[in-house]
Amino acid sequence: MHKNRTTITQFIIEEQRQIKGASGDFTSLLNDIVTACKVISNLVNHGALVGILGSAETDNIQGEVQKKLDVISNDVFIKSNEWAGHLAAMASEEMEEIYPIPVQYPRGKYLLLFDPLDGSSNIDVNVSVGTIFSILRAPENVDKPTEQDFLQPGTEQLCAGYALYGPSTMMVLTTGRGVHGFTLDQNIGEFILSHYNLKIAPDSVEFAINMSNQRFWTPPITRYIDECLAGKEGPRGNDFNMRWIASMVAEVHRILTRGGVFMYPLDSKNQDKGGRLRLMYEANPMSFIIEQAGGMSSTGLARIMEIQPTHLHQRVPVILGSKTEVKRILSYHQEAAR
Ligand code: AFP
Repeated sequence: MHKNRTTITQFIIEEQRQIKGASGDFTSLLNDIVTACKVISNLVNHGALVGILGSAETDNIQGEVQKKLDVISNDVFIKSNEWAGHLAAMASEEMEEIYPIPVQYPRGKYLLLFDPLDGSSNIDVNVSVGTIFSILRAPENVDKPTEQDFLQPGTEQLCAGYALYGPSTMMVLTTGRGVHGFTLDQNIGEFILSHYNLKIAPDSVEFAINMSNQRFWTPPITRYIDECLAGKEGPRGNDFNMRWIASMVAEVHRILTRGGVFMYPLDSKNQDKGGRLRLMYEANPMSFIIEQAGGMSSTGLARIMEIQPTHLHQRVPVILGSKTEVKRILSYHQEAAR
């Protein structure tokens, strides 16, 4: 049983002690990420009081209008993580190119990828948003990392996590030894272990999908949702519930807490781009967390974490959550393919 009031730093150090030869570099990197998330949490909490709501009137690499807080959060993440000597380079959903560590700072052995403010369309309406991050090892003997060095499948991730800026601020992370959740105690400014070893219920009667895209869906997705909507009288013999927050962090957190499936599938609207969600900043880190919590994550045809990325801002279809439900959706894809 874990004792009360374990801080995230203490937890990470205790985890590190169990890894032979660990230098403490990784622990320090995680601490810098935690600091960045606390700063973003503070900005999100203050909202209109500190003038950070609204549009930045710029577009990001994804062609999406950036919110002021997208730009500020990106900057916070870079400034918190560039100086300490743990990273070789960073990549952000908000930046076209990778961000090499400036020459005045020492260079380290890790690569950091992040989506500084996921679900930012929610920020002006005061609904939950989050930060997602993923850590990879830089290839050995690489002096100046390039985009190519980041193109590693999700199975290579050393750590993935998210901060959720909701009614309480939480940090959820995995280093491949289960998934653990920490709640920010605002009074002392520390994340405290609150959700040890989160596990996703294998069965569920809750789904999350943007129903406004229904007319663009493929037959397997239409079949699954139609069966859910048919409720007790339908083939599933159960009434289902639906949620859509438009903030992947909040959706994944709900699934970790009470099960369910989340889908942003391939459809006729997004198929030219390969999907809607970003492989490196959203799909891979969330898949690592979901799998470590006993859930499943797929494109419908393949395990997301095994995709060999071809470019930094690649998009993929995403179907993740409770194992039994995800398996069912995959079987519908396989049947349709036959
Ligand atoms: P933003 O960060 O641009 O708001 O995108 C959020 C997101 O990538 C993901 O968190 C949501 O699940 C999804 O997009 C919402 O997409 P819709 O706008 O189509 O509902």
